[in-house]
Amino acid sequence: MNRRKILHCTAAAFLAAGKLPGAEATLPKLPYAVDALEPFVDARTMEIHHGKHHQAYVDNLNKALATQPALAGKPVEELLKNLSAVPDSIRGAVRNNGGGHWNHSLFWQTLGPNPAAPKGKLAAAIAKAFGRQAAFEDKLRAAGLSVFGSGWVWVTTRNGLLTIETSPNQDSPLMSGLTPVFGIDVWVHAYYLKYQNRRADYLAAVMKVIHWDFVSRRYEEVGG
Ligand code: MN3
Repeated sequence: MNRRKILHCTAAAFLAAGKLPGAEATLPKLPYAVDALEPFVDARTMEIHHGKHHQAYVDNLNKALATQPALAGKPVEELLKNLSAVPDSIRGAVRNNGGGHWNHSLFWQTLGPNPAAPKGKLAAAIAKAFGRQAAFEDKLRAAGLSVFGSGWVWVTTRNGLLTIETSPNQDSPLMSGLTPVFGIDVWVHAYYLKYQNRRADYLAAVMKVIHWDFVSRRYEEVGG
């Protein structure tokens, strides 16, 4: 094996391991035990969703970023907000895997075993935009049901005003200049083991484990 070939192999090995410069994404730890959201979100789904699906987005994002050292250290949120500045060769990979990494990182924080209720500025913003909390949750579930195939339903804010949006695949409202306050994953991988085809049942269940204290804090942090 000549030197050129050896170098090539070494680079390929680094790429596979996601260890070249720019490969900075890491899987965040769940902020609760995998069974903490039972019976609404089952432990097996949580293990696979976090440990396999989210890990794959992290690994594939790192592989893509490893080919573009100039992007080293750029927060994924910045890349998603300005996808047109990402080189053509990895734009699709960043959109799908960077989006997947960012969306799930927020999603885990959004859930919790002690849901409480929206408070402070968030509670006021929900009342202003949707009226009663129950009406807000009805609209959120309906929007989640309306997503054809894989995607997300989002509560976004711009200038403090809340809106409900949906996105296909791992697209994020960040890509269209909106700020996600929180989102709910409606990919079948989020619910199939427990709920099979019953997305409505999953949405009703997951609404019972929204960590409203976290969401209330996030709304204020992002400029609500
Ligand atoms: Mn997912």
